[in-house]
Amino acid sequence: MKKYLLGITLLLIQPTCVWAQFSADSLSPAIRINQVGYPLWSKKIAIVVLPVGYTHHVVEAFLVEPDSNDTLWRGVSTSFTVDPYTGDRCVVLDFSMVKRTGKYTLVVLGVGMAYPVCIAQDPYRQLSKAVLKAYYFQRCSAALLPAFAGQWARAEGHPDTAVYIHPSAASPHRPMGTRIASPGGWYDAGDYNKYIVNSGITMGTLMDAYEDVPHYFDTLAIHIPEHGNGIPDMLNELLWNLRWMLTMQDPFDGGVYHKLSSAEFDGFEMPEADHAIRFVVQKSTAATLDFVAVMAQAARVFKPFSRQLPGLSDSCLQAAQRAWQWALHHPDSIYDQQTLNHNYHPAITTGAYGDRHLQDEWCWAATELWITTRQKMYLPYVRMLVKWVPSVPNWSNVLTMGYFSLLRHQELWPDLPHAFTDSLQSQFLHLADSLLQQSFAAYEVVMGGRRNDFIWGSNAVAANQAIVMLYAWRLTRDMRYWEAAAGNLDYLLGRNATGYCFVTGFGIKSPMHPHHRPSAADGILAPIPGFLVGGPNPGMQDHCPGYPTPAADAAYIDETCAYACNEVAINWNAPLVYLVNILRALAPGFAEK
Ligand code: G3I
Ligand code: 9MR
Repeated sequence: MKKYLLGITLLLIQPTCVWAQFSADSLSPAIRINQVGYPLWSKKIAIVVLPVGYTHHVVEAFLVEPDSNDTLWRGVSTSFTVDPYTGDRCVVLDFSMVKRTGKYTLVVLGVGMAYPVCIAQDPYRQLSKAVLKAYYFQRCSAALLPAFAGQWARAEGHPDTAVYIHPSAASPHRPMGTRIASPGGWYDAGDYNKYIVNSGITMGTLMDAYEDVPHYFDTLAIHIPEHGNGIPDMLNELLWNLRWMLTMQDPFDGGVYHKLSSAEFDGFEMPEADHAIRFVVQKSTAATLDFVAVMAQAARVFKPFSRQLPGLSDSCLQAAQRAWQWALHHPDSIYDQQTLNHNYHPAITTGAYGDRHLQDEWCWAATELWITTRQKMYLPYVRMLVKWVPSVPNWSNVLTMGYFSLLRHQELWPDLPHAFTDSLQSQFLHLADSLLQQSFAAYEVVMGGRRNDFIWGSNAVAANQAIVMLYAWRLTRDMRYWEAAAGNLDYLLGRNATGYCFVTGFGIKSPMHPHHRPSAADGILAPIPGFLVGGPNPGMQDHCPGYPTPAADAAYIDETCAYACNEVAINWNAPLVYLVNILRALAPGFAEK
C-alpha cells in the first residue's frame, strides 16, 4: 500500500527520472547518490558505504545501461575515508566522465549492490517548480483548490481578520485586546503561526533569487491561481506573504510586531480545524529591521510592475523608511519570550525566533535601503558590513544577506569607497574558501565538514552554504565553487549519511512523515510535495523515540514527532529554491523553462 501510494506521488509530479521498478525498500542502503538526477554537465559522484566485515581491498563498480547491458563506466577504488561521525567506511565513486543522458544502474561488485542513476539534460525541472510551489501550499487564509493543489486541496484556515493585540504589544492607539486584521502570509513551518523574523530571511532569499535571474523567473510557471495576471508566478507567490507582512506594521508608529501566533502550538489538525485565538505579540527591533530589509528590496523588485500593482512599490519603500525610524528610536526591543511571559498574560509558548545580537540586522536593513534609495544617511550602517565576519546566513544572522545584495549590485560600487568594496570582496571570498577547505571528505561535500553544520535545520545550512558558493563563483568564475554548490545539492538529494533524498515527493527514499500539520492531518499518505525537511540534528530536542543513531550526520528519523530533524520551514525551502533554480538558470546550455 505504502509503495503503491509513493508510486502515485512520483507519477503526479512527473520527475525526469521515474523508477517504476524501484522502491525505497528495494534499494541498497549502502549506496548514496543524488536520487533526482545528475545534470549532464555536472560532476557525478556516488558513495558506497562498505558493509561491516567487508575485508576486500578493492571496490569495483560499473555503470550499466539496463536494456542493452552495455557498460558505460567501470571504476576501481582501493581506498576509503572514514566518516568521523558514524565511523562508516566510505568509498567515493566518480563517474563524471559519463556524458550521456539516460537511466542507468550502478552495480558494485562483490557487495551485491545496485542503484538506479539518472543523467539528464535538465533533471531539476520539476524540482525547481515544486520547491517554490511549496509556498502556495503554506498559504494562510486561503482555500487551496483541487485545480492547483490536486489531492492536497483543503479548506481555508486562519482568516486572521480578527487578531488580538497581546498585552506585550499594546500601545496608546492600539490598547491590549484591540482587534486588527492581519490575513494572508505563509504558515512558518509545520505549525500554523507567522513570524516576521523568519519571514524576513525567507523573503530576502527568494527576492535574491529573483533579482539574480529575473528573466528566468519571469517565465517560470508553478500553476497557482494568479498565473497569467501579468506578474511572474514567483512574484505572485511572494505577494501573498508581502501583503501580510505589511499588516504587521503598526500604522501609528511604524514598529513591527514580532509574530502573529496562538498562545500555544495547536494539535495536529487541518488549518480550518484550528480556532484558537491569535495575537500579534510585542514589537521587536529584530522583526522591524528584517521588515525594513524586505520592504526596501521589495520596493525595487516590484517597481517594474507598477502598472499591475499601482502604488505597491512606493508603499513598500515608505513602510521600510517608517520602520527604520522606529528601530532608530527603539534599538533595544529584544524579543525574550521568557521575560515576556513573566510580565504578560496569556503566556506565549510558540516559536521564539529570539535574537539578542542585531548588528547584522542593522547592516542588512541599511544595505537594502541604500541600494533602493541611494540616500547617504544609510551609508554608515552599510559600511559596518565589513566590520563583522560574514558567515553562512540563517534566521538569526543575516549579515551575509547584505553582502549578497551588494555583490549583485556592483553597478553601484563606484559610489562606495574602494577600501570598503575591496574588503567586502575579500571577506566574502575568505568565507567561501573556508567552506571549500572544510570539505567533508567521506561524502566529498562542503556540508558536514564541521560538526556544527548539524544543527536544527541543518539541511538549510547545506543550501545556504551553496548560495555562498554560487556568489563566489559569480565573482571569480572559479568552477570549484560551482561544483561545491552542486555537491551540496547532491547531498540534499541523497548523497548523505542517511541515504534520504530530503525533499518530500522526490527521490526514491524520501520523507513520508514530515512534522507538518497538513501533511499529517489530511488523511493522504503522501506528504505535500516540494518541502525540504530540517535534516540531521544530533540535538534530537524532540525526544522522538527511534532515532537510529546520535551521530551528527545521521541523527535523522522520518517520524512525525521528530520536529527537530523532520519539520519543514519556509526559511529552509528558500535557499533550496535559490540553489535549484540558479543552478538551472545558469547551467550551460540551459534554454527551456
Ligand atoms: O547556535 C547554536 C550553535 O552554536 C550550537 O552549536 C548548537 C548546538 O545544538 O545550537 C545552536 O542553536 C540552536 C539553534 O536552533 C540554531 O539555529 C538551538 O540549540 C536550537 O534550539 C535552535 O532551534 C530553533 C528552534 O526553532 C527551536 O527554537 C531553530 O533554529 C528554528 O529554526 C526553529 O524554528 C521553529 C519555530 O520556532 C516554530 N516554527 C517551526 C520552526 C522550525 O522548526
Ligand atoms: O509543532 C511544533 C513545531 O512547529 C516546533 O518547531 C517545535 C519546537 O518549538 O514544537 C512543536 O510543537 C511541539 C511542542 O513544542 C511540544 N509539544 C508537542 C508539540 C507538537 O508535537
